[in-house]
This record gives sequence, structure tokens and C-alpha cells, in this order.
Amino acid sequence: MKIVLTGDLHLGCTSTRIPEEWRQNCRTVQAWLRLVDAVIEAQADLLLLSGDILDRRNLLWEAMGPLQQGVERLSQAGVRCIAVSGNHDASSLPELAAQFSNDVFTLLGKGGKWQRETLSENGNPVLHVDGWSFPSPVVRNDPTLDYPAQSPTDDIPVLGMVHGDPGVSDSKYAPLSLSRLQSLPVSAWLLGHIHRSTFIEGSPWVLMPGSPHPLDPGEPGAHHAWVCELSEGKLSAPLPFCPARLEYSELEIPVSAAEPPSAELLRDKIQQAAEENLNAPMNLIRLQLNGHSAEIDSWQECSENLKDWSPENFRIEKVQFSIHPLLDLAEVAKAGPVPALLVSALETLPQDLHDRLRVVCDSLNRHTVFSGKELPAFEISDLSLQQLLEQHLRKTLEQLK
Ligand SMILES: [Mn+2]
Repeated sequence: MKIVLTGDLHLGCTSTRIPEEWRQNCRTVQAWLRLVDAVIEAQADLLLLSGDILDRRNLLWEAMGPLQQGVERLSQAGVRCIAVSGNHDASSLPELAAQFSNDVFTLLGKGGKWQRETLSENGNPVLHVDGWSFPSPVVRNDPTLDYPAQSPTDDIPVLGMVHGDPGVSDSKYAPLSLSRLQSLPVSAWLLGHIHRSTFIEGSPWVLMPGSPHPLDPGEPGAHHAWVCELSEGKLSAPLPFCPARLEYSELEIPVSAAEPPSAELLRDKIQQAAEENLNAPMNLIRLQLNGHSAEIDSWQECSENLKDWSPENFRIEKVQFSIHPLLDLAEVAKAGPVPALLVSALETLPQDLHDRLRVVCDSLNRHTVFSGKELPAFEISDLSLQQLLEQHLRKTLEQLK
């Protein structure tokens, strides 16, 4: 049995900050219809939707029609949909579900009550799907506290579906705890709500599928649905499926003091970085221009011209200009004891200062939202620590000058 997993489509929305000519292809409705085609083409048996399928801020008629059409086409191709509702579609998804028979579109866990649907293959039960739906847009309790955690009476795998906020215990969007999820007697979890995708191995594995189409620059990186196989009573780990046509990304372009400012050179550098780093047919780039130069104003002018540039597969959404004046460090060091100290720190960072900063960074790392052993903590590496310090020391020296 082939299963496609996704959530957070937010039908009715269009990605932000995109050029007008990309608009049509950056509607979430468009992404949904492409996903439907891909699911049919892959001959999947089941499509699982983990909430926030419909966006509450947008006109429902604009989203409801295409959702309905997609479900109908899937049903004709023999693909069943099973969904739970999220904070956005707590009331609209039940409305949609009411228009279909249960074997075409199943909304699990209506009214915030856990519900099980057992799927069969050739007349034999092969998979239990347990789901819980938002009864209203705000839910302050962890829904898994009511999960009927009786140990399964058969050997059939259980896939749990719930929309909620992992690791945020005071969230008003159904706080979830990853360690609790992984302590329950299920084989796999499909979550919804977080738009960036994360897969956590283990038993059960936990998939946060992310949104299959990105909505704004705050959702950088690859977006896609996922696919897994159920065979011989085992669910395989999910793999990316149907990549989004749009990707938001950040590109760093270094400029060296030896390079004379030129619009052509800048475009060549960006083009090369684009070829090396961009994968989607449409990419919206936030550019970081880094380096040192004696001709900052000219570089500034070159970067302003980038706004009118329309290459085939990317647009520049924003330029973060970080080119700093050239400093003759030997000269600056002569200005007094403090500049001399800073210059020497820039050349070789004293070990005790490095160690103390390392401690601060480690404690920052531990304070990120997904801290603890459940997910890897955000890393401030030694290299980025070095760069961070260099930036600040240089800034201080520029001001002293
Ligand atoms: Mn949500």
C-alpha cells in the first residue's frame, strides 16, 4: 500500500513577495491540483492530510471548489483521503467531509474525540489510522492526553494523525510533546502545523511534513509532500514526494577588496551561486552581499540595479548589504591601546575569550524551542562564532576610526 502524507496546504493563499508573472503558479490551489496529479500518477492508495488544508483568512469558495474537485478525481482513481482538521479548518473541513461518503473522504476525530479507521487490503485489515481534529480554532490542552492508549490487540500497525504545536507547552494550538508522542503505542505519527518539514526516526517515527508549497520568505528551503509504503505489516520511513515549484532561499555573495565594483561581475557571481544552489523552477532569493571594499557606494549602486533583473529561474527579493570599508589594520592598531587590543584579537582570538563565548553559545543552543534530546539543538558552530566575532570587532574598529 502506497501512502502520500501532507498537511498545511492553506488552500486559498498565494505565496508572498513573488513577481506578478509567477502568481498563477504560486497559488496553493495550484500546488494542490499538481499534488493530486502526482498522487494519481504514482498510483498511491491513500492520501493523508494533517490539517490546515483550508486557510481561514481566505474566501472559502475560492479554495473549497478545487479541494472538492481534487478529492473527486482522487476517488475516481481509487485513492482514498483521510484527514484531520487543524486550527484553520476546524469548521470548514467538516463541511467538506459532509459532502463525501466516508470511503472517499474521511475526517477523523471530529469534535476533538480520537477516532480509529481500519484499512483493509484484499479483505484483510492492514492499517489502523487514529486521528484527532480541532473542535474549534483554539485548543490549549495536549490532545494526546486523551489518546486511548490501550496496547493494540492485534499486530496491525497504527498511524496517528494530529495537528498541533510540538515543544511549545503553552501554545493555544494544541501543545504536543515529542517524547510523549514517541511513548505511545503507535508505529508512526503524522503531525501538522509546522510549515518546515522534519522527520524524526524512531519507533514510532514522527513526521512533520511541512507545507507542500512555501508561503513566504519565513519558510525557506525545500517544500514537498511525502510518500511511504506499507508492506508486510511495516511502514517504511517516508521520502520526499512532489517537490514544490517555488523555493525561498538565502544566498551569500562574497566580494573581495581586490574586485572593482561592477554590475556585470555582481550578476556573474549571483548567476554562478544560483546554478550551484538553486533547485526549484522558481526561486525567490534573499541576497547577502558580504565583504570589504574601498568603493562601497559603487557596490551599493550595483546592488540597487538588481531589482530590475529577471533571469529565467530566480528573482531577488531583497539585498542585505554587508560590504564594509577597508581597514588598514596595522595603521588602526597604532591609534591607541584599545584598537591595538582589538586588532590583535582579530588576528588571534584569545583562547579564554573563545571558551567563554562558547559557553554562552551552548546555553543559547539549549534554549531553542525544540531543545532537549528529541530534536537536534540549533548549532552555533565554531566557524560561525569566529565570523560573528570578526564582524563585531571590525564594526568596533570602523567606529574607532
Ligand atoms: Mn496550524
